[in-house]
Amino acid sequence: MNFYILTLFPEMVRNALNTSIIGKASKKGYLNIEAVNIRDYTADRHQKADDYPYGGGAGMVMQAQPIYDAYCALKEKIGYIPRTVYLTPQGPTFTQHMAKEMAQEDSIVFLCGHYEGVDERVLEEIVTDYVSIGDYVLTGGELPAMVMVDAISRMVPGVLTNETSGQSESFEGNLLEYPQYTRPYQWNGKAVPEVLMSGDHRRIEMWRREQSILRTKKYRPDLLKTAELTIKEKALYQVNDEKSGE
Ligand code: 6GU
Repeated sequence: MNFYILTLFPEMVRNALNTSIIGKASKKGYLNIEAVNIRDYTADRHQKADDYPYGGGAGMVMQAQPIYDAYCALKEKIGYIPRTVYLTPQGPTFTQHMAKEMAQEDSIVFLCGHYEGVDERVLEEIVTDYVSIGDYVLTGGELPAMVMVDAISRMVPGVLTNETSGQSESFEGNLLEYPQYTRPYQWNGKAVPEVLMSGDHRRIEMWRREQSILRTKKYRPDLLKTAELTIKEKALYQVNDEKSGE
């Protein structure tokens, strides 16, 4: 899968995404991540990419032309009109469901805004999706773009190996993940839950399922409303349809 990130700070993006699992998957060829410097597409010799806002007010606005030319070069290279995400706190909040859905694409372009924003006319021209990563304000779209690239990449076949499996993890079936333990058996006066030492895989499975449900009920009751629970489980853990946790 190909990710193209339009940014004024390409180094920030490159450094973060060539380490760990994402870096490995890129080296193996499952992912191709390219940071494109918008400044390389400025028309004037001072490489100016922003200007004062019409109507006045604080800060600077990123100009349409360099962004549009950078985008057009990418569109030519990709060969069709790509899905283009503008990172903004004004968009709907990014979810695991969106990550899975976007992982079906062959290529995605991310536009990272900065300063007070981006000239609205270029957004109207190129953006297909507006996405936020949560209800707080960041200084730019780079961190959100990296968050999205990471979450989407994990859903691309081949990126996760057996050791980094995405099979039983938080948000599968809208439940949080069960607690994990490793050696030593005793640490800081605490032992590992006995069931995990039993070797009884059916019991372990049941215990983990129970832990997932209890955790979700405690920390994210909002998720339980749409969690995939059996009728028995709903009764056992007193989860009401529609109104749980309220
Ligand atoms: Cl996508 N951009 C910025 N600048 N701030 C944010 C955000 C995005 N999502 C949450 N806060």
